[in-house]
Amino acid sequence: MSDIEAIGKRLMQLVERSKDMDALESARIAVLGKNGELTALLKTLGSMSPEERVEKGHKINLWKAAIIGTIEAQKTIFETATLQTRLATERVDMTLPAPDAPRGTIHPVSQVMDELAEIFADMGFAVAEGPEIEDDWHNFTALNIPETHPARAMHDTFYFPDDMARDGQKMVLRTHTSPVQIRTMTSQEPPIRIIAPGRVYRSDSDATHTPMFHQIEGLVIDKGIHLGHLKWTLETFLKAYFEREDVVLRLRPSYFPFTEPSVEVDVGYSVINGKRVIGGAEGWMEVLGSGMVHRKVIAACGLDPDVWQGFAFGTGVDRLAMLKYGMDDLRAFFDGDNRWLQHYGFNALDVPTLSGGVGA
Ligand code: 2U9
Repeated sequence: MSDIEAIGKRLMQLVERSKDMDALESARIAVLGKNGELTALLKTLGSMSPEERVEKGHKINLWKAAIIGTIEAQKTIFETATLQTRLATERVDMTLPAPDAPRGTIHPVSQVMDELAEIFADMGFAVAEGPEIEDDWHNFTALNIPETHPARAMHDTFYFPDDMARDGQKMVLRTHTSPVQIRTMTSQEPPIRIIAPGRVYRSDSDATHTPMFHQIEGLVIDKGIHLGHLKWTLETFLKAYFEREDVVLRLRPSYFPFTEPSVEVDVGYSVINGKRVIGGAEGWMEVLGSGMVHRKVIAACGLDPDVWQGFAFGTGVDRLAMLKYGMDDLRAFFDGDNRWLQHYGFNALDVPTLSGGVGA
């Protein structure tokens, strides 16, 4: 047997006899490493004659390829064995309690919005949404609030700079969700029955006002709609929301530019253990503004006010949440204080349903 054959065989045995991954790696370094035996053998080729180099070079490289192949095969065997051992020994105990991780809660505003959507869906209302950055026409003009109207000042509007105007329209942060109804009336054929919940913005801040708050407004446009429909809808809504049959409504005449006649709605409360509780009529609390949609608003949306009539209403979602769930400072709604959220927040599985009681 030639020298090369003897050396190749010995080195191959070194690899084959490796019992584990560490031994295999040591064998690889001893054979193929920088100072390995086969590497040294390859280095001798340089001093050989061309004919001898071709013949011996071929033999050495055949051994090299065979040894590399064996190393790879051994590696696969060791890796498979390691995996099998892990699979056989490692266990996940599914009966262990889950780690005590901090749990988030559903914000009362989200919960109340879901409750309201559920109540109004039952009465056939769809939910409509629109942009929070609005143009002057949708936020004011179409709602019968022209530029000189004092209601513009009442709204404490956040205006965008003049260079952000679009189609000659000044842009504003919407001061109410009413532009959503305008967008619905100009894009959909009546009959319309929608609620528009969402964020609105006014430059105002104290215990009962925050620069951003949440409104929900409702709109019905159909033929022959009158105040009786409005009253029934609001009574049905408030009874479902406060989950009491003894909810009493008081309607007072009022003024809004977009409704005529306009009506403010109070709900009766009783005093139980020094606390105001909705129901009965010991005192009155204002909860909603509403009215019959102004003829000019219907016409501004391209509809004939002699054919189509409607009613609309609006209220603050944050205020509705405070009345039902007993918070007394609106600012805390937006502080993100985890203690407040843990106290007033809802479990994610508390999905409001009419059958389960919307505030379950
Ligand atoms: C269209 C036509 C009429 C929506 C209405 C009110 C009355 C109202 C405010 C009360 C206090 C909301 O929480 S608050 O800021 N809203 O009193 N909103 S009628 O009337 C509309 C809306 C859209 C097309």
